[in-house]
Amino acid sequence: MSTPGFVAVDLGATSGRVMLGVLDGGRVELVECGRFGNGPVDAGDGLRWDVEALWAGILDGLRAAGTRAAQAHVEILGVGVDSWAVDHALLGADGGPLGDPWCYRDARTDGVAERVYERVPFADHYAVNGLQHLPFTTEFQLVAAAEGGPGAAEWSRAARLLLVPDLVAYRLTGRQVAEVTNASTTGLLDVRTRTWATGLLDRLAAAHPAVAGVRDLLPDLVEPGTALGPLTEAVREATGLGPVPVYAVASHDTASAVVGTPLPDDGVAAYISSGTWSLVGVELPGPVLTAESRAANFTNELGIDGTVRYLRNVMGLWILDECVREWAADAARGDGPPVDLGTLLTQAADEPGGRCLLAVDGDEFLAPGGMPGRVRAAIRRTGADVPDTRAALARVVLDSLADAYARVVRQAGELAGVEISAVHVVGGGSRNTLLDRLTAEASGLPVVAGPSEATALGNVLVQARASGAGPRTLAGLRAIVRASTETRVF
Ligand code: LFR
Repeated sequence: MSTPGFVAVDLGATSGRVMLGVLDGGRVELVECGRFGNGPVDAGDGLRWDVEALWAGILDGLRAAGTRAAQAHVEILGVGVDSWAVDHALLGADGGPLGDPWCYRDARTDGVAERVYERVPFADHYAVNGLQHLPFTTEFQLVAAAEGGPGAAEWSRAARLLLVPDLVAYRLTGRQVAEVTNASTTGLLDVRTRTWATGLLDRLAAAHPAVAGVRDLLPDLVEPGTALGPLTEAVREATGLGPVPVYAVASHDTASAVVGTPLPDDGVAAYISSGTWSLVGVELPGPVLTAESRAANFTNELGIDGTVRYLRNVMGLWILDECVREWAADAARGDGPPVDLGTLLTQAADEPGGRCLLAVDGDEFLAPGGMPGRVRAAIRRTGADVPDTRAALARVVLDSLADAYARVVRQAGELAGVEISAVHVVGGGSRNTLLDRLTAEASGLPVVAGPSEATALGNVLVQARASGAGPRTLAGLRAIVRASTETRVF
């Protein structure tokens, strides 16, 4: 008899992965079948994502997963796709893409949110969509394009809007949907009803007539676990797979990561989904839409099974990754020594902490480029001595992240009226033991690190449940997470 397997396509801002999750004896074993680089590409008119490169990596990964499964007597029962949020492709009337999706770090949304809030105040948005202010929310990208900014030509011909994972699912199956956890990051969804926010869309259309057509672009919403259809003939041919069903999973990567976090069944623990971004918050049964929550810029994004991900975006490892990228480029030009993240973190651990704290939960470090210089300038503004080594600079960034995590965890508990007993750190960043330790020190709470592949696990588990092979409840899914992971406590 063969063992059930599920393929998770997990697209991140710096890399994409195709993982085969094998469900055996109440555990999931993840096998990496493909990994490919990703990143914003300067497309001439701005920063975009290279969909064809991602698609090639996905097909390669699916093919490898098929081979791997056959060797191990695993039967692939599903495929699911998750990615970063917000970004989307516009399709023409023939269903073909009108251009690569724009990257949320592009400057075309600068000042747009403020313009929108003048006519439809932030408070009125928050009461319906429950979202923190982020300059790049889908709504603001659409207004930027519709009002003649970069992307205007695509906008004028658009017949359909698909978020990135939905775009991939469409290419895999031919079916166009909007999966609700990711749709909750567009600004266009009503967080209480989990449906498109028609009232807010009408107000937006009245205030910004150029964007009025957006209602017609939005596909039907589906909840995680919905079967979307089998792989198309073309995909089967390209990958050697059979008519495997594709499931909508919690397609926002952060939503899948929260499914894959071993949160306790009783009481409340906070999570930090730690990667390019750090998403810091708690899982709640419903949204918190109070004035205090709004002022603290907490977001209510949707999770599976009617849950809400009540959290804030902290800038995450992006800042350090960007510094390393720049130092590596310097070294390649013969300007400075080579850089290695592992060594840098060991050295940073030996640096004295507490030099100063930077505001890493705002927009200051959002855009790419010149990061070490920008960090040094920010340190100078605090009045502290500007460090003269890379390790000391890295330590300031990590101290600042840990401090922000602790602050956001505390605020999440206060604003949601819950007592937080521990902090779970998941995602690739959970392997950063220095940051885990600093987070435990700053928060005064036990930090439980792992799994580092929470997103792929969450993706696989939602498919397993939908196929009938996994447990029915979220607690049951988390029991599998616990059985599948070795965590470290700080
Ligand atoms: C993390 C993430 C965040 C979202 C940001 C931009 O990968 O999905 O949750 O705010 O990327 O989409």
